[in-house]
Amino acid sequence: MSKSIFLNVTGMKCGGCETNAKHKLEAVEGITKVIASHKDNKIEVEFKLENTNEEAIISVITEAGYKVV
Ligand SMILES: [Cu+2]
Repeated sequence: MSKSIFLNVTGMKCGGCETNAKHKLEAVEGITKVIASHKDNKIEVEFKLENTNEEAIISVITEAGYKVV
């Protein structure tokens, strides 16, 4: 089963930050779609519930240097 979450994320300043966050998230098994927008301060993540979870996704974003609010 897949789930989509919409996270409010601060700290992304440009397209490079979006790409960085996207690549780090896409490296996680089970994450099937990532849309990051620094303008909207949002990241949408679609993932398979059997592979990962919201907490793990938030950790990846935090480790990439951005803040989930
Ligand atoms: Cu940037």
